[in-house]
Amino acid sequence: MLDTIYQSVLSGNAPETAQGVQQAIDAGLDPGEILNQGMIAAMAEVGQRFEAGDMFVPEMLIAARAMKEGLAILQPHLVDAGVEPVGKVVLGTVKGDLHDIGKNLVGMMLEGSGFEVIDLGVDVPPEGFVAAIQEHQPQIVGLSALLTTTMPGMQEIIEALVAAEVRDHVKVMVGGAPVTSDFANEIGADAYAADASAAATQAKRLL
Ligand code: B12
Repeated sequence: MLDTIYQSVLSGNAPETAQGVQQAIDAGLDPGEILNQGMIAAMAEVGQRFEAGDMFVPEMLIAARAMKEGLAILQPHLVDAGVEPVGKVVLGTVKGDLHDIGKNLVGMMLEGSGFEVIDLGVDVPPEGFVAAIQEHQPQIVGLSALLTTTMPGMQEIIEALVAAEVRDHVKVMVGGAPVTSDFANEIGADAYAADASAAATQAKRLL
């Protein structure tokens, strides 16, 4: 049964994933086991295949969507079973930037790795990140930028976090196609990841 869920996530079959998760719950399987051995294991395989160049963005998105549909069914049972999220991440695309496909994928991979994700959407000004950090008290804030013109916005956000005296309470992770690890170091971010799978790995490292 777990193998069916694993295969459906891996192949990106959302209806089959949802059905498999429901069947597993009905059969009395442990929700944590369904999550870890069925779904997260499959997303880890997706990440590995992506990094190896055997899987591409569209397939990754489809797998992530299947994962999301399965998670929607599993979520209330996970709460019942007392499986605590491993950590909290506030995520958003910086001011002036409307690209969100990569950010959404990062959010899905983080959720798939057990994080609670608070997604602020796109075109988020520095004060939007500050307010969300004050409200939700995440361990990590993830910033996405796809334009060279919006990348400097990341530094402005870090400056705003310092000014609001929350910089010491939150790790800053940055990403997006034009962002590099050198740039991340330059602006004083704590981590950079080139793709959604690496973002999940980095987030776990940051905890
Ligand atoms: C799709 C797209 C759009 C769509 C966006 C739709 C949407 N809902 O997102 C639309 C059509 C709206 C669009 C608009 C524009 N776009 Co555009 N767009 C793209 C395109 C083709 C693909 C981006 C994408 O989704 N890639 C797939 C995802 C999965 O990859 P990704 O975003 O890189 O994300 C991965 C990693 O970067 C990383 N990651 C991403 N975010 C984060 C965050 C964290 C915390 C971490 C750790 C990791 C991480 O993980 C992700 C998953 O693996 C790129 C070309 C490209 N090759 O990037 C151009 C591109 C980014 N766009 C570009 C431009 C110029 C524009 C426009 C200015 C065009 C115009 N003249 O109107 C506008 C700007 C609008 C705005 N204000 O934002 C340029 C930017 C050039 C530059 N040097 O800045 C690019 C590079 C195209 C080009 N070659 O010219 N665009």
